[in-house]
Amino acid sequence: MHTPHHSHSISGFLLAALLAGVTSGSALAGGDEAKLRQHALASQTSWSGLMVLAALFAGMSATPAAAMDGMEGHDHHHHHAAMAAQKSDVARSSAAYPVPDVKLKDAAGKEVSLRTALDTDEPVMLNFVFTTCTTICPVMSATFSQVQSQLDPKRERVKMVSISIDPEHDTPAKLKEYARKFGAGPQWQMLTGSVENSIAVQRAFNTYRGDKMNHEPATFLRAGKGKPWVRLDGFASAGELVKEYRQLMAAK
Ligand SMILES: [Cu+2]
Repeated sequence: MHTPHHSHSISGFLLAALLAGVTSGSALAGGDEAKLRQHALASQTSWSGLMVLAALFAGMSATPAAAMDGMEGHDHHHHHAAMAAQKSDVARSSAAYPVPDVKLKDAAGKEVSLRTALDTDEPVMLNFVFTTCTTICPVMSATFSQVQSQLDPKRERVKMVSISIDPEHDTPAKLKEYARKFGAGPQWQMLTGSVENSIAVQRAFNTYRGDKMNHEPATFLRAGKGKPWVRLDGFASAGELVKEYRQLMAAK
């Protein structure tokens, strides 16, 4: 049980560093140029952080990249971007996950029927997080935060839902604090509830791994009620999520 902790703490450290950059950019709402630039900078910070993370998770060393750089010898920047794209390794699948009929609570403490929340004609983007996570969840939440600013608020509506996999700790008040930390807009709902209900939802989406420390990064998207869910396993970037969203909406 103690071995995985080692890599967790390393990546946790890197993430803390990268998050400091991400949240400072993504918490900004609005669109003047200085803010956008700051945001782009934050995106780059998170991108390089993800590369390191991807390498850590895959147990890769930096040697192959260095060797390839030597072979090509120019345009390192684009080359690294290409490597990063390969390393993101997002696996896409599609399925009809039946949503269990459970009641959860939102960040205001209001009871929410998950079916009512998800069975909307609006497109939905969903993930599972816990607020004290220092590894995977801060990356996914920073990504959701960036998606908010990449979609056109007028024409590209999406309902974002983050469900806690640590409901005992993640009270509505904790979710509220977490939502503020990641600059969550009104279209991004954070839900918690009983342990039993949280597990039921995780099982329904096939993300339950027995313990929150074993969770894996996954994002679910659906164009609307009755449509299949697209599942992206791995660290999908904000750009990848936006691209997926636009494809789903174009096919709707
Ligand atoms: Cu996590």
